[in-house]
Amino acid sequence: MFIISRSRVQSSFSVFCRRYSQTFATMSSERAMKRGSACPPPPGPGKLRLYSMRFCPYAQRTRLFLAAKGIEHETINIHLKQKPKWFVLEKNPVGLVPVLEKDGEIVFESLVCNEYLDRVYPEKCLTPSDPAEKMRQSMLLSVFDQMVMSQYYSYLRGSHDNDFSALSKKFGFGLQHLERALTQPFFGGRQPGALDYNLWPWFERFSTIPNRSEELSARRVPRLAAWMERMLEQLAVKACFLPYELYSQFVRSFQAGNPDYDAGLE
Ligand SMILES: N[C@@H](CCC(=O)N[C@@H](CS)C(=O)NCC(=O)O)C(=O)O
Repeated sequence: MFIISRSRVQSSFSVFCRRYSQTFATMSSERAMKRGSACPPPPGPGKLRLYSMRFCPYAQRTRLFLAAKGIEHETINIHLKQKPKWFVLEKNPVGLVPVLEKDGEIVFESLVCNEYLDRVYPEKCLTPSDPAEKMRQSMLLSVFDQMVMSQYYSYLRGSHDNDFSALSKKFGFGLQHLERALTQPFFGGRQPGALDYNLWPWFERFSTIPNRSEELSARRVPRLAAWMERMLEQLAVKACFLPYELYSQFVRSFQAGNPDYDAGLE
């Protein structure tokens, strides 16, 4: 059965994290900015800013890219239930995080953000250069989005009681498809690449879904189970990892209809 050993992850990454945030996060608003807050001045010339939410898996995709590529940036967290007007008017009309801002340029949608990072910061490129491989990864991500990710949102919304068996079937089927596609240590080959980081945030969260652990067991999906273990060893994964208790605290507040975006902050 796959259970993320959080103490192992937390102990080894806390020092890295402190160093990482001191080095790369030059200006941060950890507390979520709300309606009524003043729009922060644009980042200085050449500086990169991420608009994020601490518990958002899509934003975590981009945070993983930033960490894996070692890109200096600042972070501003957004209160997604009481969004500041300026966020929707000036940053993303759809009102979703993540958003990147650099030199007057705005980029939103997690996959677009990550491709942007690979183009603008081409060192340690995570996106495959081979068009066939890039398409293969996009199709796998689409299978994941449609068959596997939905399970997570059904749980989060508390709607799994209605159609649990259908969702469960889809979940297992989608996972088996990914299992067959994983023929190397990582989806990206010998090292994690774009697909690994774009999938990871949900795998980190799946272990919090009751009764779903069996679908992710080494018995059912041996390659994926080994991949999860390898992913947990990556510095970028450790740097963006959410402690289980903190995440559960957020989920409880979300399910109660009052998400606490500042959960765990002093
Ligand atoms: N397709 C978007 C999805 C991003 C997304 O759904 N973000 C959520 C937080 S996890 C959000 O900003 N929600 C705010 C809202 O729904 O108003 C992406 O890939 O960036």
